[in-house]
Amino acid sequence: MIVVLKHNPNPEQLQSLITWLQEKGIIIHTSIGEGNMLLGLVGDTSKIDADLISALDIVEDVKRVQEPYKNANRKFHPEDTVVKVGNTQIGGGNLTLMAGPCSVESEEQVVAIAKAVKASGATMLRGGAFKPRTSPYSFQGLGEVGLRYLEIAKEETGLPIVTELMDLSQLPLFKNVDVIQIGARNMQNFDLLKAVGRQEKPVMIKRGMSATYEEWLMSAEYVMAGGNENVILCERGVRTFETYTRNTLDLAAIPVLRKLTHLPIIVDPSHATGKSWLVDPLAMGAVATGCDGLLIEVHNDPAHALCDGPQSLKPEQFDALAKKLLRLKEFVKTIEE
Ligand SMILES: [Mn+2]
Repeated sequence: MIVVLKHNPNPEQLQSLITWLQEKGIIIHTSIGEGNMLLGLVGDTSKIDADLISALDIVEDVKRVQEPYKNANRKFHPEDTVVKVGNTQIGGGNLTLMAGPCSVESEEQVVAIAKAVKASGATMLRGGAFKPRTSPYSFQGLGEVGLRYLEIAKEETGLPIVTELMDLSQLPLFKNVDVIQIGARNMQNFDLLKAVGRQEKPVMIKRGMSATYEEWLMSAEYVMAGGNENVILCERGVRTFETYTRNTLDLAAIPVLRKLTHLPIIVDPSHATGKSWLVDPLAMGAVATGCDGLLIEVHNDPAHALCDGPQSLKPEQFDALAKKLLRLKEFVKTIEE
């Protein structure tokens, strides 16, 4: 971090700033130029509030030269993080297929879909019990009963469950959930992030629909700062001027995050496009770009789905796609060796 001081800074205020920074373990290099004075801050500046320094009378400007996230930063953790979930691993060269309905609608529905996606190669079951819906009049999910149906599907298939936690009060109900999903709308719900950081289950953070990579990684940092290192990132499209698709899938997120962080990267082409026929080409693109897994909505009767039918694949469509994705992953590995 570089602090640019105003002309002729008050010596007492300058000394108090320097002392304050040194007490935080920061080493300070001072450069004096033509009427300008710079402080170069060296050390762990992730806990230094740049806005607080900017607000001082003697300070002209503050520039960060290092990312504000530390635990999530690849510079401090060069090895890829591999998250263990049940018998499966997310990251480390695997392609994890997480599939299932948008919403859990009944025991029969979720068990049937779980069996189908497992047979096709999925290694995790997704399904919403608590649903964040744009309209208060839309189906809000089955809640606790939905979680129970997911547990039954897990007992019958052995597939670990990933499902969304919307509110702190729901956490005690998530005992048998394997991966806690933080949805796009809650990506910056900092109390929720802190709470999942204090428990041990892996957490998958969906990208907020207008979040920058840095904001998204700061959300991961919240969870990791609480002691939970098992964080997974999920790109699900961002909002742009385009209205044809539900969101715009940002495939660049995959190589950029790979460079910035060691955390596994999952792509959700269902919510990114909102159209089932676009799931196949974008899932293929995501695998070619190097993602660690995909989150795909599958419904046995998309036309009558209570949520997100138009973007859901039928089990037979998922079956064909899963086979292609697993083959593509192997092919990508062979050409990258
Ligand atoms: Mn959905």
